[in-house]
Amino acid sequence: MALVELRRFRGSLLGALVGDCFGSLCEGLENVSVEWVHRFVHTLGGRADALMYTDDTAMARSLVQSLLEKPPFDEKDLAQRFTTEYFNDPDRGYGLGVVHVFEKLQSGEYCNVFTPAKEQFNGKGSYGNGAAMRVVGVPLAFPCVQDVIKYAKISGELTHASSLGYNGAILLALAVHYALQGNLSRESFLGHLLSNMQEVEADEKSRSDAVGLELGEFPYCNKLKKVKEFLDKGNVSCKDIIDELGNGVSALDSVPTAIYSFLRCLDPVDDVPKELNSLQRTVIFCILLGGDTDTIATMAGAIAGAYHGEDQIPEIWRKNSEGYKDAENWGKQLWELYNSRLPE
Ligand code: F2R
Ligand code: MG
Ligand code: MG
Ligand code: MG
Repeated sequence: MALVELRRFRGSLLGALVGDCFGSLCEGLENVSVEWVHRFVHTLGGRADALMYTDDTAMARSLVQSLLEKPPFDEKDLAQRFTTEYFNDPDRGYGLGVVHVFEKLQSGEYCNVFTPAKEQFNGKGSYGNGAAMRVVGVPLAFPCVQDVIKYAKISGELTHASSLGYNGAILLALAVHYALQGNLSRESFLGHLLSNMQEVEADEKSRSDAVGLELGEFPYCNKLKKVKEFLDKGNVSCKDIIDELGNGVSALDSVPTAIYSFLRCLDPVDDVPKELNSLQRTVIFCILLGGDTDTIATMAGAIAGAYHGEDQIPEIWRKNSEGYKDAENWGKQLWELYNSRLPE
């Protein structure tokens, strides 16, 4: 395994941060106008205050700090950090269901930190995108693909017991993992993801959860095949992306969309200001889709940042994002941790 450059680690955390901060302005909007986006991009320099991050980054920060301070992985520490963070700062726009997990963890009545998540949604568990939106630290801490899958799953299961929820986290973590290697063609990037997800989705729980939700088996693999079909087609409309890939709050309707957005934005796209680089284009493209804009932009930003590196995030974008210095510092610490775990 080759050494991965520092610029990719800082790029991934910064890309995730700007995606969340910028995307949060439009979360829940059905339509985001091209005019609004152009005005936003061109007036960034005149803003008085940085844009605040939301639950996506709040939880990603807790995960990164836990990975750095309690290696290799400590689920009790992570559960404690998520809960403390939520009660210290509850108005970051958390999902309506996940707050019950924090309340139960805080109550002290649960000795197993995974039990509250299993009780969500009448025992079905959450399939929201909250496990995926915060997972970026895992692929930045572990170079081995089996560790990426293992820890993305466990970190997700603390809040998202449905396999649709934690498999979304696994897919996003794998996308960042492969993006870190750089220089992959779209075909081989998607080929790696599909081959890993075919194994992940073959287990009994993944099959029964998907069938129980009437999604058919291998729902993430099917969406990845749709991503490939759309990329082969070229100029697919926003409407078709939303109808077929989704822009919603479930992991299945947002993680594949983030992956598609990253890959599509390797080339220029109509409606996105021409002077923007590929990473900036990715974030703006996600916002133009509407719906769960902060979360789709944070996930796509994490992948694009790992691929293109921090050089594609200009100072003006960083300075308009709350907590960007932490992202720079933690990017360096994760880079050191990752390299210390590379096989001899
Ligand atoms: N929640 C938001 N945005 C709305 C902001 C409302 C907030 N009260 C405010 O204005 O301050 N954004 C954030 O939530 C998403 C991540 O959600 P997460 O962490 O997955 O939460 P949860 O509650 O587990 O799931 C989200 C919703 O998905 C539906 N759902 C999930 N599993 C379900 C199941 N098994 N059955 C039925 N529905 C299920 C529910 O509607 C959940 O509320 C991100 O967008 C983040 O930015
Ligand atoms: Mg959010
Ligand atoms: Mg959440
Ligand atoms: Mg969101």
